[in-house]
Amino acid sequence: MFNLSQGTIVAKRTTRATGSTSSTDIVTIHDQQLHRGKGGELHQIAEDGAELLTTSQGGPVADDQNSLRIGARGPLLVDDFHFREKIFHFDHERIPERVVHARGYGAHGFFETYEPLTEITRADLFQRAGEKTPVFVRFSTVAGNKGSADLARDVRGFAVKFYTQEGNWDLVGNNIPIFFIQDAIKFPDLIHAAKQEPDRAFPQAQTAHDNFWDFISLTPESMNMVMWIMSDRTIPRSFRFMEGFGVHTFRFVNAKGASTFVKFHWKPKLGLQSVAWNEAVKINGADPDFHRRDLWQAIQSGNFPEWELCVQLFDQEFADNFDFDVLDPTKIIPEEVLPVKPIGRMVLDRMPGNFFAETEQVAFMTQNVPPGIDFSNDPLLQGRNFSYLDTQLKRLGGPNFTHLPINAPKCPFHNFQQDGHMAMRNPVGRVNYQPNSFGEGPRQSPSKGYQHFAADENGQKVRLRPESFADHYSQARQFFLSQTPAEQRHIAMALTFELSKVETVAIRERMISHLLNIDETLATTVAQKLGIQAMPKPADAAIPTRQDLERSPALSIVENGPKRFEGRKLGVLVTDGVDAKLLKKLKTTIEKEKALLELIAPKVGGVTASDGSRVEAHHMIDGGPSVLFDAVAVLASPAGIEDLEMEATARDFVADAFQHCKFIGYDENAFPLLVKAGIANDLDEGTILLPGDEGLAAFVSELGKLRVWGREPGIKLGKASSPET
Ligand code: HDE
Repeated sequence: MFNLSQGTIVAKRTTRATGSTSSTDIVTIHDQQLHRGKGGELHQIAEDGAELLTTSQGGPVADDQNSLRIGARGPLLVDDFHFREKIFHFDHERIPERVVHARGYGAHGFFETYEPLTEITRADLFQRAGEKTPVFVRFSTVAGNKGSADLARDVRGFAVKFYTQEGNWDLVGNNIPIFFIQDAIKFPDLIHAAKQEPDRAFPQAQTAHDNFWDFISLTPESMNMVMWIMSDRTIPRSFRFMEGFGVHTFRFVNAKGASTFVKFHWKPKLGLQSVAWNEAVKINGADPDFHRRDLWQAIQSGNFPEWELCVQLFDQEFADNFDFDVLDPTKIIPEEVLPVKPIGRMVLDRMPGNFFAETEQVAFMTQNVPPGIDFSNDPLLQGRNFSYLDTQLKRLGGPNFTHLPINAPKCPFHNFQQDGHMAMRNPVGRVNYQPNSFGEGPRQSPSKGYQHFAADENGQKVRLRPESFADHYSQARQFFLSQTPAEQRHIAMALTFELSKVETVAIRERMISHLLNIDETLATTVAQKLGIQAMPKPADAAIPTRQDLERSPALSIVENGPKRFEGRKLGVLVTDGVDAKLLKKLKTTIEKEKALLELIAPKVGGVTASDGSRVEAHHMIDGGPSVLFDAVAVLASPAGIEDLEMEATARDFVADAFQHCKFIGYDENAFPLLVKAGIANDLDEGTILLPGDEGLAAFVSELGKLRVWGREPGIKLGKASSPET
C-alpha cells in the first residue's frame, strides 16, 4: 500500500521550502514565537521555522494535501472543517463581473497640480501648486467579458479616482470624447445590442454583428460616435498612448458659488498611437494581454506613464453661442474653437499588489465629486449618477464597499452609518445619531461642506429630446474630414469589415444611407466594397449636415503622434553569427531613445554572436511575431538566414511588419528573407539597410514617425511579389 503519511511529509516540505525564516523575523508575543512576514503581518511558526498554514479561523493545519476519510479508500468526512472551509471559499471567489467595462487593468499613481485654480474652483486638490493627490486608474474595454482579448475594437474606459483631502473625486471617462446616445434611458438597449447576442452568446467583444448595427442604424444620434469607433481610436497601441475624456460638461464652482463650465481631457505625454486592424486581430492571438503586459512592463521597469489633465473652460454666454448644445454628450467642442489648458499631470508609478483587491473591487462612481466640482444637466451624466451606486451594491454585495481600502477615502471621514454586510468600521460609543445633546460625533458644516450649485431650474415635467440635440451628422462629417487620408481609409475599411459581418442586407443599406449624410465618398467606397447593388437614399435628417465646420487637426491620431520612438519597442530577429558590433550599437542607440529592444531568435535560449558571445533571446520566433513590436529589424549571418528562410513564422515576421506599414531595418545577410517574404520588390523609405553609421542613425531617427502609412495604398493583402526576383 502507498505510504500516505510519507507522501504527506514530502509534499509539506516541498511546499514550504521557499518559506525559510531568519531568526531576525521572529518575534515573541505572550510567550508564543511568531514570524513577521514581508508585509509586517504575523504568522505562527511551523516545525521547520516557516510560516504555519492556518484556517481562516486561525487554527493550525496539519495536512493540506489529503482530505479526511475513513480508511485509505473510504468516504470523506463532514468533520473535515479545513477541507470544507477551503472549498467553500474557493466556490465564492468570483464577484459578478461589471456589466460593461468588465475587462480592465489598473495602476496607482499621483496627480500633481500645476497652478492654483482658486478663482474658478474651490476644489481642494486645485488650490496649491505642486500639490500631489494619490490616484488609482482603471483602463478597460466596454463590451467584452472579463477574459476577452485586449485588442478588441472597442471604446476604452479611462476611470480615475482622485483621493483628495475633501473626499474622493471619480472622473469616470473614456478614450473618446463623446458617446453613442443622448439619454441614459437608452443605455441598456445600446449595451444589449453591442454585447454577444442572447440566443447564441457570440460574438464576444465585437460590434461586428447584426444586433449592434441594427440598433445603431436606427439611432441617428450615434453617427458621430460611429466615426470615432470606426477610427483607429478603438485599437490603441497601448493605454499609455491614449487620450482620456470626461465626455460630459461639468461645472467648477468657486468659493463664492460662481460656476464655470468645464470639459476634462487627458493628454498622454508620449503622444497618440494606434495599431492597424489586421495587426490587432493578430495581436489578440499572439498576446491577448497585450495592453496589460505593456502597462505592467512600463511601470515595473520605471518608465512611468504620464498624462496631462487639461480643461476647456467656458461660461454661459459661450454655451449659448456655441454651434451645438454643450449638454449633448454626442458633441465635442473642438480644441481649435476652445483651447485646452493643462492644469496638472498624472503619473502612474505602482501596480497593485493584488489584482482582485484593487482593480476588480475598485468602485468608480460619477457622483463622487468633492466641493468645487459639480454636474451639468447632461441627461447622460444625470442617469449615470444614479447607475453607479446601484451597480456597486450588486457587485460588491452590500453597502459597506467604501470600507475596502481601494475605495476608502484617504482623508479622515466620519458619519453615523453603521452595520450591514461586512461592516469593518462601526461608530464606537453610545451616540450614533444627530442632533444629540451629548456633544459627541461629527457635525455638518455649511461653510466647509459640499454646496450644490444653485442652478435655476423650472419647466414642465416632460419626456422629450431638446431640439438643440437634433443635429446628428455635422460633427460626424467634421471628424471624418479632420482625419489624414490613411485614417480616412481605415474608417472605410473598418465600416466595411463590420458591416460585412452583418447578415441582414437591409441593415447594411440603412448604415450606408446614414453615411451618405456624412461624406458621399465614404458612403460609396463602403457600399462598393460591400457589393451593394443600388445606392440607397440618404437617411432622413432632422437637420441637414453642415458643410461649414472647419477641420480640427486635434482629432487626428497621426497628426498628434509622438514624433519620437520613446516608450516604444523594436523587435530584432537574429540568428547565430549575428554581427555583434552592429547589434550592440543598435541596442545602445535604441536605449538612448528611451525605447526597448527585444530579441527574437530561432530558439529562446538565444544565439552565439559573431564574436563568440552568447546573446539571450526574449522570444522564440513562434512566440514573438512582429505584431508585438512597433518596428523590427533582421540581423543575420549567411548560414542563419538560410534556416530562417525555411520558417513560415520568420517570413510572416517580415511580411506582416511590411503590411502593417512598420519600419524594417536589415543587414545584407538578411536580404534573402525579405525576398522570401515577398517584399524585396517593394522596398521603400521604411525599409532601411542598417550597417554603417548613416544607416543606423537614419533608421533610428525615422522610427519616430512610427509608421510608413504612405505604403498602405500599394499593399493589397495577398499580393505576391515573386520570391525569385
Ligand atoms: Fe458607464 N457604467 N455608464 N459610462 N462606465 C459602468 O459601473 C453607465 C458611460 C464608464 O473601471 C458601470 O462600476 C450608464 C459613459 C467607465 O470600474 C455601470 C451609462 C462613460 C466604466 C455603468 C454609462 C462611461 C463604466 C458598470 C449611460 C464615459 C468602468 C460597472 C448613462 C464618460 C469603470 C460599474 C471601472 C462602468 C453605467 C455611460 C464610462 C453599469 C447607465 C458616457 C470607464 O454602472
